Amino acid sequence: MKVVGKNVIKIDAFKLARGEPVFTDDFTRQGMLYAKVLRSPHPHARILNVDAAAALKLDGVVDVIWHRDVKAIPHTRAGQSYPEPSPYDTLILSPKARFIGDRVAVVVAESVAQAIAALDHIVVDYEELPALTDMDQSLTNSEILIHEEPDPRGISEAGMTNIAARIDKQVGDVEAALKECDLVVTRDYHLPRVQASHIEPHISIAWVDEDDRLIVRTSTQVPFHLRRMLARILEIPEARIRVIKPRVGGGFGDKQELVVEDLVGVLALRTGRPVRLEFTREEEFVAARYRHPQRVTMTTGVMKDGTIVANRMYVLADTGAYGSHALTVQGNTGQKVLPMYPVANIHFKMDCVYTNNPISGAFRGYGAPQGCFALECHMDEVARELGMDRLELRKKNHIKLGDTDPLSAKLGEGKEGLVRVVKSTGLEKAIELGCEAIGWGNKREPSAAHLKRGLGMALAMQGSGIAGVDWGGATVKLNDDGSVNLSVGATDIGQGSDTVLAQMCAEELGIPYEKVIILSSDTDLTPFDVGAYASSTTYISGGAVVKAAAEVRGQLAGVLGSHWECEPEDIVFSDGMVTGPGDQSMTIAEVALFALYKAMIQPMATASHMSNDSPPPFAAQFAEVEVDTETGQVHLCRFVSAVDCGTVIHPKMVEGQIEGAVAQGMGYALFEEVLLDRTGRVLTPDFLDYKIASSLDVPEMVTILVPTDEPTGPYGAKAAGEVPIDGPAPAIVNAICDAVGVRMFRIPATAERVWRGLKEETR
Ligand code: SMO
Repeated sequence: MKVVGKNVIKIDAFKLARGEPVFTDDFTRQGMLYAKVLRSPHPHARILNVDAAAALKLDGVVDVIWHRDVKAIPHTRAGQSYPEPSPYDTLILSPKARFIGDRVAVVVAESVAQAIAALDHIVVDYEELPALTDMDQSLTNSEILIHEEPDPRGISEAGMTNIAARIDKQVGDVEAALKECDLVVTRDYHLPRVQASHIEPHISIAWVDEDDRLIVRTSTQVPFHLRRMLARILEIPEARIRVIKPRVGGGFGDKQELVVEDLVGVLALRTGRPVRLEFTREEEFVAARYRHPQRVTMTTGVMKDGTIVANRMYVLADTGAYGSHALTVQGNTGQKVLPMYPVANIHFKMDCVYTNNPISGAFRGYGAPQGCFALECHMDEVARELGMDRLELRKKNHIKLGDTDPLSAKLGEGKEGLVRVVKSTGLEKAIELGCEAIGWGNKREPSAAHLKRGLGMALAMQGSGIAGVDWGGATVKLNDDGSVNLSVGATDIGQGSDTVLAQMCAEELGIPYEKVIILSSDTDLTPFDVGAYASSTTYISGGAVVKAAAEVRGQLAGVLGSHWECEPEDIVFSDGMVTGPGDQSMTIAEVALFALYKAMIQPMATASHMSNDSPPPFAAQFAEVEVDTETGQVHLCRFVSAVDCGTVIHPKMVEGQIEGAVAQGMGYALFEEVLLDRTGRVLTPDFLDYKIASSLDVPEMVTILVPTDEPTGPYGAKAAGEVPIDGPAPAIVNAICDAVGVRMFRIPATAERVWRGLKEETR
C-alpha cells in the first residue's frame, strides 16, 4: 500500500503548530452575549421560585431564565443513536435540583464578568429534600426518590426505586457450575469517580443567522445527534438547525453528550443574539460527566488444572443525578470484558442507581476500564489461590481465533442477537512480544534496599463501533486538478480521524494523500455519521470512505474504458497515475480534466457504511513498578503495550493513542480520584487537587503494534482508541501485588493506601 500504513503528516498539524484560529473559542460574532449557569447549593431541593429582578437591573445583564421560561420536554443528554437507550429523565431546566451543581437558572450578559456578577443577585426559594449520596443506600431506599417524573421514558423502575438501569443476563448455569468447581474465588473491586480532563473545556456558540436558522458551533463528539436532540427539545425543525464542529481539543466521551448546547440554543432563540457558554475547569469537575464509580463483585469457578468453568460479575454503579449512558456503559462493563474468557457459564448482573451526586457518563473505554480492572485483578487472585502461574492461567483460557463471544448475542448495545465471532486476533503474539519486552519471569533487582520491584500484566479487548447501530456516510468529489473533496460526518476530536480517512481515500483512488481535502462534521455540508465514540470511526466511517472512493474510481474507469476501448477492470489507479492495459496513461489531473470537460460528468459518489460486526481489538499490557516499603509510594518504571488493532493505518498516531491511554490509565491506577463530601459536593474541582499524569510522571513506554488483517474492516483495520485504556490499571495494581504482596482492591493505589496495606501485611 502507498498511503495506508504510512506516517503521513497529520492533516491539521500545520494549522495547530501555527496557532491558527481553529477551535470554538477562536471564533467570535458581533454582539455576542455570554452565559453563566447558576448552580444548586443543595444536593436535592425543589426550586419554588427564582427572583431575577435585582440581577436584571445590573449593567449588561440581558436575560435570566429558569424552569418557568422553558418548556418541560423530557430527554436524555446522552449523544446516542435514536431511539437512545438512556432514560428520558432530564429537562433543560428542572423544577428540582438533584445534585450540588445542578442547573437552576442561566444568565446572559454583555460580558462574562457581568454574567458572573449577576449570579449573586438571583434569589432562589428552595425547598430542601433529603438526599442520597451513597449508592448502596440508593439501591435499597425507596423513601427518597430522586426521579419521580410522571412520564420518565426508559427509567427501569420509575417512581418506585432509584434504579436507573439494570441488566441480568446469563449464559449456561453459573450456580450449578460453581458447585462442580475445585475452587471458587470471590472478591470485590472498587472503582473511583474520575474525570476525562480534556484540555479544551465544553464550549458552544449559537446564533440565529440571516435565514432565521440556529447555527451552533460547538466542541462535540456527536454533531448529528445534537442536531436531532436540539430540534426536539427546542421545538424547532431540524431543517432550521446547523451544527458545526470545529477542531476539538479532546473529548474522551465527555463530549458524547449535550452538556451546554441546549442552553446557548434557547438563549440565542430568545435574545436573537449570539450566545456563548464556556465551562470553567471547576464546572468540568462539577457539571460535566465522570467515569461511573462502581463496585464490581467477581466470582470465578475453576478446576485444579486452571480451566475456568464459570464467571460471575455483579456491578453496582453510581450514575449520579441523571442516567445518561447508565444502561450502556454498565452493559459494556460486562459485555466488552467477560468475553476475554469465553467459558460455558457466564452470569452478568448490574444495577445502576441514581444518587444526588454529580452526573456520570461516557469516558474512554465506556465501562470496560472498570470491568477489565476487576476481571484482570481477579485472574491474578485466582491464579494465586490455585498456585498456578498467572500468565499460564490466562493463556489457557483467553479467547482465540474462531471463538464466539458468548455474551454478544444476549447483550448487544441497543441491538440484541448479533453473535460476535473472532475473525482476527493478534492476542497470542501480543502476549509473547509483551512478555519479551517487559522481561517477564526475570524481575530486575530493585534500585535501593527499601524498594521492591514487581511485574504485572492484563489482557484487554474492546469493540470497533456498535454492531448493527453505528454507521456513517462519506462523499468523494473529484476536481479539475485531480484533487478530491472528501466530506464525512465522522468527527475528528484530536484523535486524527480526518488524517486516517484521507489516507484511506487516497489509497483507494491511487492518488497522493496531499490531494485529499477533507471536510468533517458540519450537518449542512457533510453526510450523516453517528459521531466519534465506541471506537467506531476508523472501522465504520473508514468503510464509508473506501466505498465512496471506490465508486468514484469505478466512474473514472467507466469513462476511460470507452475512451481507451478497454475493459474498465483493466485500468489501474496508482501513484497519481491512471494506466490502461496497453500503453495508455494519464495523470489523475488529466483524467479529471477529461471527465469534466470531455465526458462532462462530475465524478462523485456518496456511500454509507454500517457493520453487523464489531471486531475486538486486543491488547496485552505489562507494568513494572517499584514500591517504597517505607512510604507506600509506587513508581511506575516501565509500561509495555502490545496492541492488535488490525491493519495499522497510521503507525505514529496509533502509538500516540496508546501512549495517551497509558498516561490516562496510569492516573486511574495511581492518583486520579474525584472526592465528594457526604452531600455530594466536589472537593477536588481543579488540577491542584485532582492530578492527571504529566510528562514528568509517565514511565518509559514501549508500544508494540501487532497487526492482523480483519476481514470486515477497511484495509483490514479495527479500532484502537479505547482498548489501551483498559489494561494499565489492573497491570499496575497486579505489579504492586507482585512487588509487596499487597492486593489493592480499591484504586487509585495512593501511597497512603499501599502503606496501610503494607502495615496490615506485616501485622
Ligand atoms: S467513552 Mo466514548 O465517547 O464511546
